Amino acid sequence: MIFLSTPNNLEEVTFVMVKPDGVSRGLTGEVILRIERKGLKILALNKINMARGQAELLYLPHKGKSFYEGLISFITSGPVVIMAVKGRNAISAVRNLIGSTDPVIASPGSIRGDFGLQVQENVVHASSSPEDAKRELGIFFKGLINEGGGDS
Ligand code: RTP
Ligand code: MG
Repeated sequence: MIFLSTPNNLEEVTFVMVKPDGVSRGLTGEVILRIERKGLKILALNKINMARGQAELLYLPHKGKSFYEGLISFITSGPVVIMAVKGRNAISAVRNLIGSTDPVIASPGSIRGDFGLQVQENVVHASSSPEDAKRELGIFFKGLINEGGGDS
């Protein structure tokens, strides 16, 4: 389990996104509800149509993989809701809330486990490491990290 090495009392900010399938299915509120009731704070939130350039930056680590082009098309196919989310160990906390990449395998009770069935259209994205969080927040919420993550 990759998160065991996470320091257990770290105040973090992570990047979370309701994907086009989640937005079109009306699941934005459901995702926000689960984030907030966990005790995490939403520092910033926006609904955007992701530009291809932003999608290429977000999914740079997947460039060259078989699903890359389909993923870029999917993520730019309709509005997404992007968030900067803060809290204790926020990166692993949100990853646990959303569940495994494949919604069929994701545990019931997780967002993907409760609301998904397709690997690509899996409702939500969240940063998977501190390095990814910094990089992804830098694409969509420039300045937030340098400003110190703000208050509640
Ligand atoms: P995400 O980045 O969206 O939070 O998802 P993840 O970390 O759980 O999964 P990752 O490996 O980073 O994959 C990014 C997204 O690409 C799509 N995908 N499709 N067809 C496939 O085999 C496949 N594998 C991944 C999914 O939308 C996945 O969330
Ligand atoms: Mg990922």
